Amino acid sequence: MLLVKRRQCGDATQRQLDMEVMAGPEYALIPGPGNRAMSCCLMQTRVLFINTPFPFDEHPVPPLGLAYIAAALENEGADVQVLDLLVAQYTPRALKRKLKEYQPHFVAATCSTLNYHIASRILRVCKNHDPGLTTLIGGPHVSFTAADVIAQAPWIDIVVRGEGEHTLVDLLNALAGGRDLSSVPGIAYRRNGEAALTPPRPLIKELDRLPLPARHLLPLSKYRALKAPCTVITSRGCPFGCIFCSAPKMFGRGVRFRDPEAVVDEIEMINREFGFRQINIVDDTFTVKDRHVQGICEGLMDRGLNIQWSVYSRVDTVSPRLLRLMKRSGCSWVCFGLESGSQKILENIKKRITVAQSRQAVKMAKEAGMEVMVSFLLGLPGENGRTARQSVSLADELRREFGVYYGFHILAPMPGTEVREKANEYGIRILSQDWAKYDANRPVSEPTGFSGDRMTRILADYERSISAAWDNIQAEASKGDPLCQERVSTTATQDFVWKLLKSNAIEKLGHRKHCPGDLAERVSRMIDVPPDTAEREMARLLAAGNIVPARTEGGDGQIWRWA
Ligand code: B12
Ligand code: SF4
Repeated sequence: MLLVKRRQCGDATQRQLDMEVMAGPEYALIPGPGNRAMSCCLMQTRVLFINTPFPFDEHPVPPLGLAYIAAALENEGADVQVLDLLVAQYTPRALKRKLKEYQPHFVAATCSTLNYHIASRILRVCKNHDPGLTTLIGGPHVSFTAADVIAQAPWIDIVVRGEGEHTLVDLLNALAGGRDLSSVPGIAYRRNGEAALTPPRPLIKELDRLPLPARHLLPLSKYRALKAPCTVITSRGCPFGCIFCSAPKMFGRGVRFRDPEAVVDEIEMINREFGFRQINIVDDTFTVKDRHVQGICEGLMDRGLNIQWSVYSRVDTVSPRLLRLMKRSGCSWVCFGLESGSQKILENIKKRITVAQSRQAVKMAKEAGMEVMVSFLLGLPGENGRTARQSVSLADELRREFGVYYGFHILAPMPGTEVREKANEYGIRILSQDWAKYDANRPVSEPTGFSGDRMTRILADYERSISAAWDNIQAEASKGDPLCQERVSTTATQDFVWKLLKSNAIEKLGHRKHCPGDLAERVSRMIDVPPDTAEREMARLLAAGNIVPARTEGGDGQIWRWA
């Protein structure tokens, strides 16, 4: 995204993962689920959920899918914990310590395509540490690669495909009651050394009957410290069929809406109990049904909630009236997927929008007073020099005319997308099967007649323009522009907190008895930031209550921890 500096923080994690794999014992295949004794109901079942780190920090937000499935199990009486490695330093040693201390029956990881390799290695560490536990994995990537996962990763026992809430409860009950796994729809497992896929589970009909996400299990103070918004979902499914996207296949083409009042209740609770003022609504297309949006906006206004929110939308599903209503109820950001400045490409990818609609929607959203983010994809079927220039020039025009922020990515044909399944028909050559490269920032596929190198060059120009815009903001901030100053200060805070999290500095230093000043000084040395920055940022974290003091066990001193 424009003006967001992306730090490659993966090297250290990668090194740790590599060391673990090299040093680990030869893997002994455990056929089927693990064998630790479990009671016949979920009351005494311990489940450790793992939020897998990204190879880079791209706007970490609280993991919503994980919070939903954790809630479903808690609701059944299971004992559930979440190890959120996205906002912590990952080391195999610390993971093993956690396993030893908690003794879970199940370890269940979530991942997307580009961090599947990390999730897989983490589960391997778990299985090597304790072959008696059962390892599970779910999320949008493995939902479409389940048979390969079972065939290639013997340390992963079961893959949950699609929505996880009902499947996970059914699965754990089946295991507890000795029922055959073939009776559990929506999973893949190993049977006689082969991958067995059960039929898909029907989508959850009544989203309002799901327990609210178990956010109390997440390290929310870390996300608040990062100034991240809290995630909420108000509907599942998307009626459109863009060929580069797996959403319709994952959540269905019929959209299932939650009751607007229940959504507003949830947002109010997040604000009141968890202290978030920013909400990111992660529906695939929030604005697909007018009445739904209207219900939520009116509910938010009736309650007088002082929150700001952001959404993903489509340019053909908004109107000036709807956008004004959204803005009045606190929607400050809207993100539109424009994908291309070429009408021909839009048709090729079945986006079913026009370039004129894109311009119009951006104009309407800006007139309603919102900030607008638009995103483009390079390397789509039919892309050539001319169509790529049309996208760059549309982005430039919208930036100059309306001050929109824009992002460029490169097509990564993810599992579950039509463009991957029919790559030949679309004239797309898949260059790499290495999922770790599917970060949409480098070419892993090429359309006929447009090379990956050309896409990389365009992306490099875009990155340069981000750097130049950022330099400009810093220059304006030093001249006293208050908005630029706020941005620079927010980024500095996020950088600092990210370093703090990725070194587990508070966990390592906080247990010693020292005053806030001493703590800041030690933090400054540990994460290599100037002492005055550490002092300022630590004071902010303490003032906001994200890091809190506690008494030592003996009661004779003060220690520090994340709230
Ligand atoms: C918020 C979001 C982000 C956030 C945070 C991502 C996160 N992991 O939380 C940010 C902005 C960082 C982000 C970045 C990117 N994202 Co994103 N993002 C989303 C979004 C909009 C919402 C995710 C969400 O909360 N969904 C709602 C919950 C309820 O669904 P869920 O997470 O899928 O979980 C359910 C099931 O999958 C399953 N489940 C999930 N995990 C597990 C684990 C177990 C053990 C079990 C049993 C079940 C289970 O049960 C859950 C409940 O039903 C989705 C689109 C969408 N609507 O899902 C895209 C989506 C996840 N993102 C996607 C992509 C491509 C990206 C980027 C690569 C784009 C880019 N280059 O900028 C990056 C990559 C970052 C990364 N390493 O994953 C794709 C992923 C496709 C894929 N095959 O992996 C999606 C699906 C969008 C799409 N339709 O193409 N993203
Ligand atoms: S890109 Fe958006 S509109 Fe298109 S299918 Fe995916 S979620 Fe739906």
